[in-house]
Amino acid sequence: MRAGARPRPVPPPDQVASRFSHPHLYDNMTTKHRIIQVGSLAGSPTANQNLAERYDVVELWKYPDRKAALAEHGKGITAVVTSANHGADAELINALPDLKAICSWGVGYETIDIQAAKQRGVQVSNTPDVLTDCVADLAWGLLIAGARRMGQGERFVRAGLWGSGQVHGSIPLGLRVSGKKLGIVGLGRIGEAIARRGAGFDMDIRYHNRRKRDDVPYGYEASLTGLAEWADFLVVATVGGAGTRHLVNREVLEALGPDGIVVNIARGPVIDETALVAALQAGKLGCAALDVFEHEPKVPEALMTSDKAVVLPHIGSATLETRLSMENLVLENLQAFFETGKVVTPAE
Ligand code: 8YV
Repeated sequence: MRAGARPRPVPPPDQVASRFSHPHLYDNMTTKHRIIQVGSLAGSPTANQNLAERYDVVELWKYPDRKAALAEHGKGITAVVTSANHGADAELINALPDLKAICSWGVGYETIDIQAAKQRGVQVSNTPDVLTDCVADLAWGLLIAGARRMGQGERFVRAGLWGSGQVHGSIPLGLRVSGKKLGIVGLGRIGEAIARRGAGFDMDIRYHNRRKRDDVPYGYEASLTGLAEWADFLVVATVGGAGTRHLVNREVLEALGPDGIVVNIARGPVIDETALVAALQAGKLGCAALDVFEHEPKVPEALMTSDKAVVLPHIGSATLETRLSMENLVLENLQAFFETGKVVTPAE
């Protein structure tokens, strides 16, 4: 979390939708504002429906010719809803002459052209804080699954092999988690939440960041390779985008070593996936536990078939509570923009 920023309280699920479900809030609206929604937000329980109820939505993903749709419907559009997945590139931004706000569902916004938005004076909002805990929880789930060979054990049971053979001998022993050395790449909101959970596992924790932080009790490693050499487990929690592409390269992975485990809940391209596969295959890295991949939804065959990999389909924020909170924050940003001219959680 940014210094001085307060964590956003996460309401219980039964209260999550309430602020936006009182019809009287909208009684005085004569016409609905028209917005463009770049892609479906099907990963959120009621986002598509709530947006459609509150706004006159141009569902861009349903048009076969996006350029033509923007030309036809773009005039007068002041707000766009998108996500990290669907993005908002310069072409889209510049095709909308009246655009003033882009409200994104998700914390990462590397697929939104911030420069193009800034040049046009377009505000960009994301959904920070509300997903921090769930993503941090999943990082720990992945770490433990990798170290304790949980995926492999589950496959063993599901294949009916337990009854017919020995567990020991069929599945190699795992690695102890508690008391180990945890390295975190990127100590932002999510990285810090992952670090806090490490205390419960009696871990020694260090981090690598663009800048050393004076407000945390963890050791700083200026060199990422140095951090990997020191750590038993390396968790990637940095932002995505051009600035962090292949930050975790062959040298870093090999420094983590044959018993080392790398976890990624951030963005796939932060790890050089070709180098990752090579290091696992050569026995130079112990395990990769991944929620994100370089070319999603493609997962390299070598990872899908390897017992040294845990693979999940980008579900870091995918809990009912968190997805509802993300959805609400998008609605809150949109509403604030239309009422006050300013989004509530600007991305930068
Ligand atoms: C979403 C995420 O799945 O918040 C993010 O940055 O990666 C996830 O919460 C993603 O935004 C989907 O586009």
